Amino acid sequence: MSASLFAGFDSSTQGLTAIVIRVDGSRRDVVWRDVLSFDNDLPAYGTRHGVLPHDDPRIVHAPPLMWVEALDLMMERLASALGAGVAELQAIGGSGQQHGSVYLNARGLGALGTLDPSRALVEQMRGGFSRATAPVWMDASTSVECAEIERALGGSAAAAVLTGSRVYERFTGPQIRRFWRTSPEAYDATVRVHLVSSFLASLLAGRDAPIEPGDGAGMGLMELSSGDWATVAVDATAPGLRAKLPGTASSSTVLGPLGEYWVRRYGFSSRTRVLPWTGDNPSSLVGTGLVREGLLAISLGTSDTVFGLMDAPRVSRDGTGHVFGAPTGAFMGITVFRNGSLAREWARERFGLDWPGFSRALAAAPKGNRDGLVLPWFEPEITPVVTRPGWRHQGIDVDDAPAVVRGVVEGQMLTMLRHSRWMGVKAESIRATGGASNNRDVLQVMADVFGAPVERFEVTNSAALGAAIRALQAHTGAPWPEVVGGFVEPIPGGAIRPDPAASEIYAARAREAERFERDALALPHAEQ
Ligand code: XUL
Repeated sequence: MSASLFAGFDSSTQGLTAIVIRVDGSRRDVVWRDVLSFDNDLPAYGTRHGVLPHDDPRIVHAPPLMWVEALDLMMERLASALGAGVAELQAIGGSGQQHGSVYLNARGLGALGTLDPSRALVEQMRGGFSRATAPVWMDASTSVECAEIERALGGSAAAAVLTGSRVYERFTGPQIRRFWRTSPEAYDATVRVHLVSSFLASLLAGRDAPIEPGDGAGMGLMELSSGDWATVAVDATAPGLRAKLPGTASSSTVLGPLGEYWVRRYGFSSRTRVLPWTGDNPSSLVGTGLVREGLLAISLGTSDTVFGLMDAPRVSRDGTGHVFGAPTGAFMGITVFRNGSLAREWARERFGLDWPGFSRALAAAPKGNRDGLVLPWFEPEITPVVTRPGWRHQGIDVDDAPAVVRGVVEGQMLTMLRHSRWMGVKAESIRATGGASNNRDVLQVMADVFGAPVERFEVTNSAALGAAIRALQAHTGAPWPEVVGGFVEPIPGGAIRPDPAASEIYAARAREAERFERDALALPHAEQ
């Protein structure tokens, strides 16, 4: 039997990544990867870190046409990289930043099925949106709508039991409600509301694609147990919404062959199949091999996330985290922090450091940072909810690079430890992924704070890798542990062990950091 290829895409906040894996008998390899940066490769859209600048830090949108153009560009690169190998490409999976929503008018929905291979995709989708910009997961402007929806659902605990989470500002439901309230006519002209994931899958399949329940769980509109729309939540969100939502379909449902556009424009095979796209975090669950309970992963990306598989949904009773669907059909617990890579970059830029300089600064301050503490709320924060940004610090000289850099990294790790306890998992080991998982010094702080070894992987974009592995699983129907094997093995001998003396220091710092956070949240506004 000849080798088979599977592709995985990940449309994240700052760029689009694609990965191709190859299976040849028992041999498994990643054979191609490419990354496109929205800011650098598509500068005409005017994004900074993948989103549109806005005077109000709570409002964060991105142009959906930019995602369209990026997909077209990456498919062109993929076709030319594969050459005659396009015939071996069996299936394409994908993932997207979660929660972000795309609003299609009748023209946009109609265009999906009639794409003309002689014209660029972006030209054909222009004019197809009833909302020119898409609110993304960093948006924090919908507190009023969250409160209204939760009230209709019987409170935040009831919302969590029904949907897997209480209603958060960035969730799609409150974003839709705000759109209906502020632009009722444009809302009326909307015939389809897609997630970033289902929108991009629709473009690949050349038809209106369903939403995958792992990502659907981040809308505040879906019943977690069934993966179907929850009528009470949909009705509480906006009038006539049910008719504007696509259907839902499990991660391994084949949507159909690649759309004609791709076959005729770039020479892809009409036998290549398209799978539903999911959210980047559910996809990373697969891409880090978390297909059983008891393992935790930490993704250090634009957002920092802590997640693990759950056999049964145990929702967070204090409203801290979320339960989403897992592509395996089980569930995943997750806590999300908005001040991830941009906070690390803030500290780096403040002192004019490059990344090696950042690492040297981190190493130059002692573990425990001489009792200094930082809460890195440079931007509005998701966990805990902080809508008025501003970093807080205690016992830190703000002009001392090592103290600030270590303060930010320790602050992030202590916060992650504190706010992932609700999952009830004492991790035997932690699997690190995301861009900053390249940085050994940052991972040492992680190992010390969590008191567990941290494992690293060759491929740091676990969402794109997970998407390719999902495509392989759907194609072969093989059991998950078998499918992930060979692709998600941690780097041999690469585990970073906790230093017991440091873990003791951090156990004490964790208690102090909890108190510091509680006091900071009680203050009326943040210090800038
Ligand atoms: C998840 C979340 C973020 C985005 C980042 O709930 O908001 O992790 O998915 O792309």
